[in-house]
Amino acid sequence: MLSTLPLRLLLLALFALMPSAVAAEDGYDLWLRYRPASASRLVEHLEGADAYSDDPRVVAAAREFNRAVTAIYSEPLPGRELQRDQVALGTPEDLKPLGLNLDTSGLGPEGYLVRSVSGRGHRIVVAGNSGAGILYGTFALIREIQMGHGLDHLNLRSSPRYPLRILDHWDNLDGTVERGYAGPSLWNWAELPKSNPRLVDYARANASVGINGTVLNNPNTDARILTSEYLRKVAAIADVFRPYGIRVYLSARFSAPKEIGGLASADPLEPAVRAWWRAKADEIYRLIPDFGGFLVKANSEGQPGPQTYGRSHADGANMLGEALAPHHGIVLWRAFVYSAVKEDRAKQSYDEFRPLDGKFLPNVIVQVKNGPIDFQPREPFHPLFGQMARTNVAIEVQLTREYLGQRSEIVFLEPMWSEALDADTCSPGCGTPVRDTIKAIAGVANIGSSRNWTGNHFDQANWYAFGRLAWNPAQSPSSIAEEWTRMTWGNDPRLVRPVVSVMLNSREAAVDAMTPLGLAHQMATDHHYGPGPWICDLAEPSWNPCYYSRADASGIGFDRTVTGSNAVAQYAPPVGRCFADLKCVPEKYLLWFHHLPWTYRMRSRRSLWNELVTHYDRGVETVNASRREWELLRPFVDAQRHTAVATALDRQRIEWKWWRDASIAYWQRLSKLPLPEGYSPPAHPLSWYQSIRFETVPGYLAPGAGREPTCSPPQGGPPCAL
Ligand code: BDP
Repeated sequence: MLSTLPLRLLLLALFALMPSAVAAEDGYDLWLRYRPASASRLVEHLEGADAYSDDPRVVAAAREFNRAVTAIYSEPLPGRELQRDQVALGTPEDLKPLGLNLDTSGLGPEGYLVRSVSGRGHRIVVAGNSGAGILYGTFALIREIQMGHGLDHLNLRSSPRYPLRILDHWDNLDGTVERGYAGPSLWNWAELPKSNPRLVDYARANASVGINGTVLNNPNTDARILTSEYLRKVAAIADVFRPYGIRVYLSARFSAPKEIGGLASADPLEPAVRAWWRAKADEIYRLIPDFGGFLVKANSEGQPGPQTYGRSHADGANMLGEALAPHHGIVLWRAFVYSAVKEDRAKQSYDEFRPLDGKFLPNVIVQVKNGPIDFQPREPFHPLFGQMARTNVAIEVQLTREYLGQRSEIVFLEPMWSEALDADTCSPGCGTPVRDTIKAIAGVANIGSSRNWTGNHFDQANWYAFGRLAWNPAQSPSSIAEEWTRMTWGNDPRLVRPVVSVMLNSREAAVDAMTPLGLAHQMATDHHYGPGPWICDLAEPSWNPCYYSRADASGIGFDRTVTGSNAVAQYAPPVGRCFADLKCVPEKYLLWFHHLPWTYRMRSRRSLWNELVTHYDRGVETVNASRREWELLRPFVDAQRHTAVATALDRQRIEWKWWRDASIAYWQRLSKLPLPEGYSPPAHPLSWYQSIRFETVPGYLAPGAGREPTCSPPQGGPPCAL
């Protein structure tokens, strides 16, 4: 990093005059961006792969490999003889004719072995116990090539930590996407079952990072997805995904037997209802033999569910589990239950599900959000992790950044997910991180039909990171960020190092700018875009930011200790005791668990008020620094993508400053304390921030609207659209 300002400014001026040396790109290729590598940098030169099996996944793997090397090694190396078919793909059995002794034991159905070998014209073998393993191994080999690694001594052995690595799309049948900021849904229901090449590219991208399931539709669902008409369309998508190892799942509406089945009830204990679901499952599997199963949001935010009939979540989930079991399908039953709450919304999910531990069928997985409330920039881990020992549990994270800036770049979410996966549940004993207590991982997709898939270039990294982390939850954020950067932007270390550091700082900057020190849900009503800490007049108490901050003249924070809601008691005792104890609780969760006076002395010796201000400020400073860093990268990035990111970072600077200033203005109204020395006051009076209204938000296609909405912020306020 350059430290002297004049030198930096000079470089900036020079770069601004330089045309970008790199050809324009629109981001469609994602990290599967196979670009010719300059001969001087290449030690290796691979020509193609041989599929030793006719499994469609192995055929797809060979096709992908050949596509990659044809593009990457587009110019022959001088003086080197070209040789085709240097890579062999197959199971150890398939590859026997090559006389190789390949040990794939212990790799399971999806693991792979990639090894350099000598003799018989082959230089590398990719082996697995099934087509899926071979497919993933082939992508691992492509990754090595893309990152410019030497191939002479390859010996990669890897298998996924979880058997289910699923993307949840919140896509509606009208083409809109709930909390989607990347354009309309990828699934064109009007056109289907006619296929679309984009679906193949989506499947390639998922397979390249090991994602093996896709839930196609929003859990706030429309029962019509289960009609024969739509199932034929779903089957067409499943046909495209199959060679890439991806199973299709559907969100099922609990009341479907009434809405599309003509029954009078959806009571899970009613024999006719059970028979309806069994027949529906049979119909689905006739069309889609490898259908994954159902995702269900029940009795939450107005969705129907078993409680409507006085039955439990287990009754509902097990009914569906029974219908799917003969076909080996599964039920993903969401634990995100949110209805009118009086005392503490953070406790509801645990209170409803913990007593049901052990009551779910083996093919039911209870899908739990990473934190107890709702995908906030920072939450402690959900207390159900580790405490459902006799139940299959999945973690659900959100790739789409509903609460983290939505369409602004850059917020790399991997550190947030790792924070949850690494948290020690202390159940059954300490040293049991969340990642050891779960069976599956699901992520709410951030993908739409915008040309670069995710609406902004850096959100592609969240898709990439989700898959890689689901494969190996112990992989570090920095190594995932580095892989993605090298494949997406280039291998030049002058580019890689700064981009990775910008990414790694970005999530903490979002927390700092929006909800530091354990604050949560300070977003504006409904669309969750921008700050609204003053909002306190909505009918349901837990819709109000003031419900979460509990801020007043005497202090700020939600008391979840024994003197308050006692949510700490939902955690295993060592964890709960620590969260309850001011000497032990990590300060990043301080105001999540404690209500404290503004003058409370922090570990830094600063007052709580001063500490809050420094965090807000740091959030803004970090994004300003990222913007400057990005400017210096102009020579290494194509002009089209460079400009797109620069524009979005400009927007992010405005937004983080808006968050900082609005929050400080409001808290200061309550605390009546002066700003610490050296910190600038908000640019506008509080009333100005309170007057900002967005009907809905930039980049978001509201369900039913069918087009981007307009908005009218005040002069000098946050911009409407990119
Ligand atoms: C919240 C979203 C809402 C979703 C809900 C869910 O605001 O749109 O329907 O989660 O997860 O984050 O079901």
